Amino acid sequence: MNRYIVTGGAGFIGSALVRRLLAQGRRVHVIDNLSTGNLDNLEEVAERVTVHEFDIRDYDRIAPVIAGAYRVFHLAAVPSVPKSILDPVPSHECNIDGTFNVLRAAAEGKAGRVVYAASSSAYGDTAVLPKVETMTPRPKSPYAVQKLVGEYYATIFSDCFDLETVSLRFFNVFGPRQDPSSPYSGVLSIFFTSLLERRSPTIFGDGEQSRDFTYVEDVVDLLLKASEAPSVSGEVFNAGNGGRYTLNETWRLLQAIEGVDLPARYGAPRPGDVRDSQADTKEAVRKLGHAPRFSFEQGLRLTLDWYRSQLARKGDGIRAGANLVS
Ligand code: UD2
Repeated sequence: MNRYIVTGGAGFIGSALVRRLLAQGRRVHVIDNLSTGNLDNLEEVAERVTVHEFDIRDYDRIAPVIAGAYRVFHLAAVPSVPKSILDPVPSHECNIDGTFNVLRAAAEGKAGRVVYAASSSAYGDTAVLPKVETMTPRPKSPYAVQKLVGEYYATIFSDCFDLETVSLRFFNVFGPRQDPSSPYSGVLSIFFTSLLERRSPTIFGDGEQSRDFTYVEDVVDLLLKASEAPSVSGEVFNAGNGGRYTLNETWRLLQAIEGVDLPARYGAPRPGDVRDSQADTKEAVRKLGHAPRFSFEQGLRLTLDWYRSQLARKGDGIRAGANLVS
């Protein structure tokens, strides 16, 4: 009965959730096609997890894994706003068709609650900050539309197919194991590696766009709370910290932490980019018991230490360890 499914469990958020579930003594099955996820993310827990290297677009393969599960955390996705503009088909198929498949498999297989990783991108640009769940969504990119459709489906599966669902709108999650190696990688993963390798990052636009950067362990806390909270089926909640930092501020803060002076380069703004993002956390606090534990700076320091340890593992330890101010 206590089988937990994590789609996208080899990704950086998914693998943090897997670790936490294992620490609670849960039986965990991961569904991941390893397109952006990586088994290295599960390195030291690999023997305690069952990994199904399946694609969520393949209903016939994922349905038997999901059937009868106690909880399903649906984190598998093709992320990235720019990727969804440059190459919209894979993200459409994974984020919409794949999400439909996961929900259908859970409903038909009589699984317990599905917690869906939605996105703050659904809001688009709003006249008012912070962004509240009751605001009308104004997606600005295919990615944002796709994640919003997933939310709508989650709610409809709750209303029409007797499946418990909860959607959490993630707000720019960061932390250990976020992959910095692609041009579509989250900006903070790129900032961390640029900093440690003493390279200037490129900021798209004027750098005054702002984000509610949220540390991965706070998001894991909320995923677990959403999976057990009473009377929330079909609902959507912000999963953010409630803070807001511009890219310029963030890069300045990182340089100060590391004690270096590396002015950023600036490039053209990205199409589909949201200008400002900040979560209103009241509903998540009230109904899910959301209680973020990590300040932005704490999260930055913990993550920076992790990237530093990775560089040290690669044999670049002396340079990576230099100039640490902690
Ligand atoms: C969106 C969602 C986020 C999550 C994510 C998944 C918003 C507000 N947030 O993140 O919740 O769903 O998509 O992909 O929609 N940038 C640079 N230099 C770089 C890389 C990025 O300046 O090398 C900028 C980018 O133009 C943007 C900001 O950094 O203004 C954040 O970009 P991102 O790709 O980390 O995340 P974002 O906000 O698209």
